[in-house]
Amino acid sequence: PHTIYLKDYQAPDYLIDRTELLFDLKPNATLVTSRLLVRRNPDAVKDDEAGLPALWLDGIDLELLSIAVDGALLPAQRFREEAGGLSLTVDKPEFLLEIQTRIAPESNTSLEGLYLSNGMYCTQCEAEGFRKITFYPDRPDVMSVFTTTIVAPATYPVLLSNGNKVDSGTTEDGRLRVTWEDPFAKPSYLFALVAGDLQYVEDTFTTCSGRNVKLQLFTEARNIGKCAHAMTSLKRSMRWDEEVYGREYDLDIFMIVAVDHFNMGAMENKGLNIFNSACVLASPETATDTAFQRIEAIVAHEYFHNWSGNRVTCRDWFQLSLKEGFTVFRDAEFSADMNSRAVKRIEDVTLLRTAQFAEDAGPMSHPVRPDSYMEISNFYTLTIYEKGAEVVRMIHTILGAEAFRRGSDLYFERHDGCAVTCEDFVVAMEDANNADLKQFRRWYDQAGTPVLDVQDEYDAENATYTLTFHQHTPATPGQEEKLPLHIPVAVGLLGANGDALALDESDSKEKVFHLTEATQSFTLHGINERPLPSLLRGFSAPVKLRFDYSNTQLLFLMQHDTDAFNRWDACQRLALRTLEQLQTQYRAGDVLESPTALIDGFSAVLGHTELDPALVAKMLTLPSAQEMAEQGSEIDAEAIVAAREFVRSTIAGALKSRFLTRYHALDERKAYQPTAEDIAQRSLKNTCLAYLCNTGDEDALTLAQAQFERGENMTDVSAALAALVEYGAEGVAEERLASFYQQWQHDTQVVESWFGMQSSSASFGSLGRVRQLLSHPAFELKNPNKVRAVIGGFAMRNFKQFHREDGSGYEFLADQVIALDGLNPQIASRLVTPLTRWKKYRAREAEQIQGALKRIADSGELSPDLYEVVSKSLT
Ligand code: HT7
Ligand code: ZN
Repeated sequence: PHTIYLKDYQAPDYLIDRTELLFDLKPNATLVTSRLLVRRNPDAVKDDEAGLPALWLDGIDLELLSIAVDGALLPAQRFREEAGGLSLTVDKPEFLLEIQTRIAPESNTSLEGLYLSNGMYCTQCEAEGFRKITFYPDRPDVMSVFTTTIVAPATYPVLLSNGNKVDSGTTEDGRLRVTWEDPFAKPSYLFALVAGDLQYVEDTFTTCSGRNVKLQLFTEARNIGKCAHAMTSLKRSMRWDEEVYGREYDLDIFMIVAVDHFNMGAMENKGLNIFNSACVLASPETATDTAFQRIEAIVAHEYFHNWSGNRVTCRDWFQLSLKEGFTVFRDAEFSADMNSRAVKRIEDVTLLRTAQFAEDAGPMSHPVRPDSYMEISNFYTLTIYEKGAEVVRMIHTILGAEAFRRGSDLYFERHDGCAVTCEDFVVAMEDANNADLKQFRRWYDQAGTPVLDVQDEYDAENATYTLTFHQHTPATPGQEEKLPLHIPVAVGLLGANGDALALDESDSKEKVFHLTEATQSFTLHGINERPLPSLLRGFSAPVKLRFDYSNTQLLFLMQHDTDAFNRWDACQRLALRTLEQLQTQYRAGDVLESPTALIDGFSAVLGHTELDPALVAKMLTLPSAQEMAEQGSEIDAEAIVAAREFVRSTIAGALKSRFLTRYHALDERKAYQPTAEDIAQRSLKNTCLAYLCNTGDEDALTLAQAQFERGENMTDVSAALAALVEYGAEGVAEERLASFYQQWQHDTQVVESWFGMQSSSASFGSLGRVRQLLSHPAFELKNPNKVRAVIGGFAMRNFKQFHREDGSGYEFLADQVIALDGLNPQIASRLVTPLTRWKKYRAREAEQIQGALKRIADSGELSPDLYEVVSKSLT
C-alpha cells in the first residue's frame, strides 16, 4: 500500500456530465453497463505539448467485458487494465464511453460495493466502493447526474436507486425493470441501489414552501412493526433543519432501507439512505432507550447530510471532516433540542475524552484535516467526526449563534452543487461576519489534545481576580512542534454562598476568554470576594483542563454550579482523583481507603430530587476503565480494575438505603414512551438498581429479578438482566440469559445485544465464554454487528477479562483480526484498535500486546486497511 498526500491533490483531468447505469442482477454474475458522457475538465492542470492525457477509471474486482467509445469498440492498444483501475487513451475532449463489466455480489464479504444481505442486494459506496461496481473516476470532485435502470427477477419486487422513479415495467422474459433519475449532480460515493422482497411504511412531510415529500422506510417483512420511531425522528429532523438552518428537502421522495449487514451506522446516499438495521429499527419491547436515542440521532445525521455532504460535498477525502464534523455538530444540536441538552453534551464529551483523546495520543493520531493516508476507510475516525464537530462548535462559540447561521447560509449558497474544502467553510464563516479565524485554522492542521493549565490569583484589595492559562499540545507522530491555538474558554465564578458572581458592569455571569498565546492572563474587576472558578463550561474546547481544585471545592461545584455540564464534570474529577489514589494504594499493596469524599458527594447528589434525573444518573456513573486508562502516563490494567471495583462496591454498600428509596420512587408503572422525561427517569432508576445489585444482597437481586420478569419494556428488562449477569450467582445469570434468548431468538437486534451483554460483562464474559459465543448458531463472522457485539464487546468494553494477566485476551483478538481480514478488512482494522496503544501499558502487558500485533503483521498479506494500522502501531 502507498501513501496518498493532500499536497499532491490535482483537479480531475476529465469530468462526467451524465452517468447512465444498467444493472442486470444475478447473485454471482451481475452485469453492469455504464454509459458515461465524458468531457475534458477545463480546470485541469494542463500540459498541452503532451496532448490529451489518458483517462483514468478506478476499478477493483471487476471483470471487464467490453469498452466502446462513441459507439465503436475500443481497440486493445487504447486501454490498459492496471492494479486498481483502467487507463484509456481516447484523444478526444468529449465522448460517450460505454463499458460492460461483471461482478459477483454473492461473494462480496467486504460489504463495500454491491453485496447481498439476507438475500437483499444493497450497496455501500463511500468512500471508494463504487469502483467495486464499475470502472469510474471514483473521487468526490467528479459530480454527475445519474440515471439507473435495475433489472431483476420478480422475486425482487422492490428495486430502488437515487432520485425519482421515472419508468417501470417487465422485460420480455418476465423480469422486473425500474428506472430512477437523480436530477442532482453527485459524486459516485453517494450512489445507491437496493433490490429485495421488502415491505415499507409510508408518510408525508410538507416542507416550509408547501411541497409534499413522500417518506418511505423499507425493511424485511418481519421488522415492519419497528419503523415508527425512525419515521417520527425523520420528520422531526426535516422540520428542525428548516427552522434552525433554513434547509428545505429537495426531492419529492426520501427513502430509508434497513439492512442487517453493514460496516457502519448508516449512509446518506442521495434520496436513498441505507441504514444498519440496529440504527433504525426499534419497538418498546425490543429496543432500549439508548437505542431509541441513537436511532433519532443517526436518522437526523444522515438526513442533515442532504445539505452538509450531498448538496455541498468534499473536494477530496482529506476534507472528510467538512461534511462529517459539521454534520455531527448539527445532529448533536438537534438531539440536545429534542432531549436533555446537558446530558447529550456529557455523553459526547465522555466519548471524546475516552476514545478520541486516546486516538490523538496513539499511533494513528491525525489532524481533523489529515495530510496523508494509506487507506481512507481508516480515517472515518473519532478525530474526523467528534473532534471535527468540536471544531465547528468552537466556531459557533466564537462567532455566536446568529453569526454562525449567517456563515452557514453563505456556505450553502456559495457552494451549492460543488465539491469544496474545510478552508471554504472557514472562509464563508469569516466573510459572512467580517471575522478573522486565521489562528483558529490551526485546529484543522494540528493533531493531539492540547493541555490547558490554569492558575488563579485573587487580589482582595483591588477586588480583582486573575486567571492565567498556559496551553501546550504534546508532539504527535510526524508533528513535533505545535503552535498555540485559539481556544475559547467559557468561565463563570461562584461566590461563597454558591451564587453566580457578576463578571462585569453589565452583570453577565459567564464570559468566554479567547486564548491565543502559549501563556495568557485575564483579569476581572469588581470581584468582591474570593471566587471559585467554573472553567471550560459546557466543554467549550476539546482540551485537557488542569486546575488544582480541592475536594471541598469540587463538592461545592457539584452542588452549586449553574452550568450542568460542569456540575457533572466536578463529580468526574473527584471520582477520577479518588480512583487514581486508590490505584496507587493498590500498587503499593496498601489497604484501600474508603472514598469518603465521593460517598458524601454521591449522597448529596442522590438527595437532589429537583435535579434532572438523567443528569443525576450521569453524575452517579463512575468514569469507565477506558477513561481511567487515559489519565495516567502508564496503564496498569489490574490496578484500574481493582480501584474501580472497590469504589463501586463501597459506594453501593454505603448508600444502599438511599439507592433503594430513589429506586422505589422512580419505579412508576406506566406505558413506555421514549420521551426525554421518561428516559431520564428510567436511567436513574436503573443506575440505582445496578448499585443495589452490586452489594450482592439477596433483596437487591430479587428486585432485579422482579423487574426482569415484569418485562415491561426492553430498557428495564435489559438493565435488570445486565445487573443479574454482572452481580448475580453464575447459575442464575446462565438461566436468565437462556430464557431471554429463548424468548427473543427470532429478533436479530435483541440477539445482538444479548451477545454484547455477555461478552462485555466483567464477571461473566470470560474468554472461555466468549469463545463459546463464537460457536453459537446465531453468531456470524460475516456480520459486523455480531462481530462488534461479541469480539468488540470483549476487547473494547470488557477491560478486566481482555487484560487478563496471561495475555490470552490479546492473542484471542489477534486470531480474530487475522480471520476477519480475509472477509472484511474495514472491520478487521477497526477491531485491532485495542492493540494499537501497547506503548502506554506496563512492560509485561506492552510486550504481550506488541507480540500479538507482530503476529498479525507476520500472518501473511494483510489488507491495506489492516496493514496501515498495524504497521503504524509497530513503529
Ligand atoms: N458518511 C457515512 C460513512 C460510511 C462509511 C464509510 C466507510 C465505510 C462504510 C461506511 N458506511 C457509511 C456515514 C455517515 O457519517 O453518515
Ligand atoms: Zn456522516
